[in-house]
Amino acid sequence: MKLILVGGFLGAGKTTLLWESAKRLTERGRVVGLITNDQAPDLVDTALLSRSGASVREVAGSCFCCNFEGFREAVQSLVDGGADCILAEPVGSCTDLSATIIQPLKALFPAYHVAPLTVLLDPSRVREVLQEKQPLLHADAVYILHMQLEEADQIVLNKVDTLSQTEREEIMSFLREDFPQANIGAISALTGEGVDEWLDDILRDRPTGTKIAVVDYDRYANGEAILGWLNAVIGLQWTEGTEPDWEDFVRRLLEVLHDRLLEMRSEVGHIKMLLDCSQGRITANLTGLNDLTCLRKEGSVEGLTALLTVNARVQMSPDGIERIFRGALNDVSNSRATPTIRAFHCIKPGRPQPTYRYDAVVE
Ligand SMILES: Nc1nc2c(ncn2[C@@H]2O[C@H](COP(=O)(O)OP(=O)(O)OP(=O)(O)O)[C@@H](O)[C@H]2O)c(=O)[nH]1
Ligand SMILES: [Mg+2]
Repeated sequence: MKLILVGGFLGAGKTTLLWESAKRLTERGRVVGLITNDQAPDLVDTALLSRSGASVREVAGSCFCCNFEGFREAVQSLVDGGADCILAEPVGSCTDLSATIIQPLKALFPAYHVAPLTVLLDPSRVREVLQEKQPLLHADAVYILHMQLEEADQIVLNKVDTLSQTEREEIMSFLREDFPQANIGAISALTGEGVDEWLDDILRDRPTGTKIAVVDYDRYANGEAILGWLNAVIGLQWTEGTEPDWEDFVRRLLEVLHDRLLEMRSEVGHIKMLLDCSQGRITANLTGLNDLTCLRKEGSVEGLTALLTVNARVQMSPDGIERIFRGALNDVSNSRATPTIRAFHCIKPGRPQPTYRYDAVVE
């Protein structure tokens, strides 16, 4: 059994890579299991990946490192179900995985063959955060991103479909210089470019958790605490007598949120929405305040009822993001649709308190 951890900051493309990898590994005859993770329940990622055909487990309410037992139980239950290749996505604001997950796994559960720790990187974060002087993202959140790269065995520059060859090479040479401990690769999880090569590489028997970063837990805790976290599930009923246009509804909702956050200059970690209708679905994402919203539609989304799941991570207080979201939902629903809140969680992540923390690499 191979266990592959795919880390990386919010919106870097972890779920997209899990999806693409599950498809490719299944074609190779592997039995794939996937694990999602969040500080609160009702995950867009779980709902999306459940349609991949692979078995999915969710560790919600805490990151993997603070609920090691929950993570291990998820792994074991997939193994018991026959999985021989498990991909797990830790929370995007989580770091220190080498010390808190990989070393304990090597020491205590040697039967799990853990692949080199992969950390995905979004090129727009490189430009905005690592190379510019005044990024929108708070310095302690930038610190988390740095720590993720510092401890990686394998840094994978994602979304290369958005880059020219020159830009790609520029970023890769910067990464090679600043993070010499890691192998540096490049993929597009979306188009599939480089994904097979990454899988071949990661499935080889190579050392994992080769570096433990020196993490300042005060900065780490603050970097997480400046992010407001909203997870909501909303039932929607389109007003009788008019033609449902769910695509416009979701687009407007994300645009109104985006506009209000722009006014406040509040950086976005990741806002994701999934609207499910009986015959189809719409996904919408925004991975940075200065990014464009991305909307995808699958199947027919024409029914009068729909279920909307929203996960938002934004640099503001939980009260702030709740107020903005409720206002936007109200304005966009207007006379077109009636929303009914089915679940609503608005939090800021607590201080990370890992179950285990090894301060030396387990050989
Ligand atoms: N252009 C492009 N977009 C991508 C690629 N990979 C992911 N995305 C997009 O980036 C957005 C975020 O992708 P996710 O896979 O949800 O990112 P994530 O790292 O799982 O995000 P969190 O779970 O919130 O941390 C989505 O709109 C994806 O379609 C890629 O290779 N190219
Ligand atoms: Mg994800």
